[in-house]
Amino acid sequence: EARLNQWYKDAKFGAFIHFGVYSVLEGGYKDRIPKARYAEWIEVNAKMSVEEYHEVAKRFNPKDFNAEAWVKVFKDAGMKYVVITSKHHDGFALFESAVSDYNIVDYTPFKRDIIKELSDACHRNGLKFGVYYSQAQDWDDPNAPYLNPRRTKRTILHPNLPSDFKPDFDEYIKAKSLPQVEELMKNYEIDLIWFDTPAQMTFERAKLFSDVVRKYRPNCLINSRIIQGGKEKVSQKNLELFDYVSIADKEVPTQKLPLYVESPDCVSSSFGYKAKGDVFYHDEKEMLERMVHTVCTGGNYLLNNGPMGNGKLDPEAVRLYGIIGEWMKKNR
Ligand code: JFZ
Repeated sequence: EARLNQWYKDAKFGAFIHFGVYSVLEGGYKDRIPKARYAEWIEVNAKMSVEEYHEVAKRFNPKDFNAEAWVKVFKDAGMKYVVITSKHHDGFALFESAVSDYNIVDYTPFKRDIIKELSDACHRNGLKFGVYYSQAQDWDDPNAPYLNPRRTKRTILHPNLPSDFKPDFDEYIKAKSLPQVEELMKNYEIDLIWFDTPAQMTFERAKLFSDVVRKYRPNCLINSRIIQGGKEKVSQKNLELFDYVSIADKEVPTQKLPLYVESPDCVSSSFGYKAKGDVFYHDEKEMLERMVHTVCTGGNYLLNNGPMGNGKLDPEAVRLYGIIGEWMKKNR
């Protein structure tokens, strides 16, 4: 925790953003509208193949994206940092990558680097900038592992794989996830990296990631989801891998915790933008209560919004952020 930067302790409140190809589908694909909550899981939940998903990716064109407009909303809400999905479980990168052309610059008509534009806008406006990166799950690559193999079927995602195919996670790390994290660290000004769903992430594997982060950006913060069981096993050994603990989504700390925590919450029931099927929004009182609890027990509150496929923020998220911002101005 010695490494935990002062800016992060002072920040208290940040914006989480889930944005990607799934934002276009809004929680449904063709006539398939799964019951599952999270719209960013549509590729798996609607039983799509990677080829079907690629067709959607090729049309991804968030032409109304305006980084300055996003940052203004976050800043007005009293948020001090931003964490955006640079690559979620679908494997699609929101940044230019020489490692894989499955990225917004090389694969889509949009061609602009969202990570670069948002990072610049954040720093111009005095906000810190972080990236979410799914280091283990990657539905696009058959070598990557799944959080829940009963729910995520390699044979549905990749129907043309030979029947004797044996996934090699270390090959995936070597070929894609580790070099992409290296690209993020080398090519962008990243203040924080948010790893997630650490399926099969042993100490040795996690160490590869923390080493590459520390090598290029020694002050970049790392969350506990870099390693399997990171939240529970806050041992001296594991503490060299991460700087703070991500508690469960919507979990509210009720007593002071031994390590600095961050609580990821969401304005709605889905992280990715959802307009099809079941979705509900929380009211501002609920979110303010969770924020106050989290901050008073010594943690940070990371509140998610899911922008729409056209690149505009979700108007309901903007409305809720605005109300929280008013409260912050009166009470912070
Ligand atoms: C994961 C992702 O699968 C999801 O799409 C989203 O990105 C979220 C922030 O993280 O989902 C989780 C991970 C951990 C818990 C819940 C949802 N948890 O510990 O309760």
